[in-house]
Amino acid sequence: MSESTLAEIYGWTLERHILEQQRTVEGATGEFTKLFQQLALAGKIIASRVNQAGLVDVLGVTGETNVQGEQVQKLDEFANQALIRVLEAGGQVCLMASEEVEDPIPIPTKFPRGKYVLMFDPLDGSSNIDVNISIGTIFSVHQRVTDSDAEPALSDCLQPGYKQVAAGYIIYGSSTMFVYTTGQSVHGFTLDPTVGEFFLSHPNIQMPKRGKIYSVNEGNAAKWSDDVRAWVDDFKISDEDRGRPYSGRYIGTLVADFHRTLLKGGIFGYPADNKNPNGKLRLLYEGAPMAMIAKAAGGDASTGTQKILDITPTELHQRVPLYIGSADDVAEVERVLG
Ligand code: P6P
Repeated sequence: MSESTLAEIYGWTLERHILEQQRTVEGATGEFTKLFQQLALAGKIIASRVNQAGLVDVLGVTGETNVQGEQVQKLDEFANQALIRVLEAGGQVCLMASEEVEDPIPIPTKFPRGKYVLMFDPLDGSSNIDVNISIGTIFSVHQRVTDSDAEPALSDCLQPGYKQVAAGYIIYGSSTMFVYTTGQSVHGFTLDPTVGEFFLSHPNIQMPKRGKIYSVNEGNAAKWSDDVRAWVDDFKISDEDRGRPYSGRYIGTLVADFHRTLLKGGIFGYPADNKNPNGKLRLLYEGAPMAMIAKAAGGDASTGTQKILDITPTELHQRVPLYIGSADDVAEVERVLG
């Protein structure tokens, strides 16, 4: 009997997949593989707690508010600490940034520093925790730009999205999935909790060139510009030649709305409005990583007038209007808003 490899018996684990990818990268040092092992571990830790949320006293709020002025749900803080504690000790990063923390997070001097900068939203969609709707972790990886013997600085975080070396998310839903890209392709791994491993379930995800779903919070319509309202209303007309009407779907968790868009196509939008001139979503750890994933899957991401990946950030928590999804759908909104 031919000797089956682990991959044939059980499929590709995330670790095995990264190692295989690593082998194709000239001069790869294995640091990247270790970084992803740590991200996967943090994801498993968070998933275990999220899945108990209904049973253990982790529901509800801590009574504190984060830098966004939002109530911090207990799971938010748990996820934030899980990522910080695992990654700071891992030796692959020199600086981190989190939606939950005002300033960049230095690595304690007792730990070795690596060449990567990690920025994340530890638990996106936390307002949905208590109603058992999918939530997620979003991460963005850059290489530091400061000298390796210098102190890491804010400039290591404030890099344009096209310079990301990797981006991904972990979605805690009906199953826990780890989705990532290093720029060329997008791969999805599903956690088998009985084994404690992420296995390749969605190799080389390609986003349809055009979709049939639009995803936007129409409760904000009164605050939008006339152009944005016209863009949304256009999805509801009956015009078979233009594939209208689209279906409306809105979960209220970026990771979940984006994951559906990635797999099924269409467009997600969080427009600017007269109360939030730059929209609500954050560039560094929401818009830019999702834009890298969309691009690698054949989709696109824009503010309506500028590609998300081309924006050079000026602030750690800066917001950005976000239209992301199928290439043709994003091109259409750029024509309307451009
Ligand atoms: P709204 C969740 O709070 C979040 O940051 C994103 O995950 C989500 O896409 C958006 O806000 C939802 O915002 O205003 O529609 O509730």
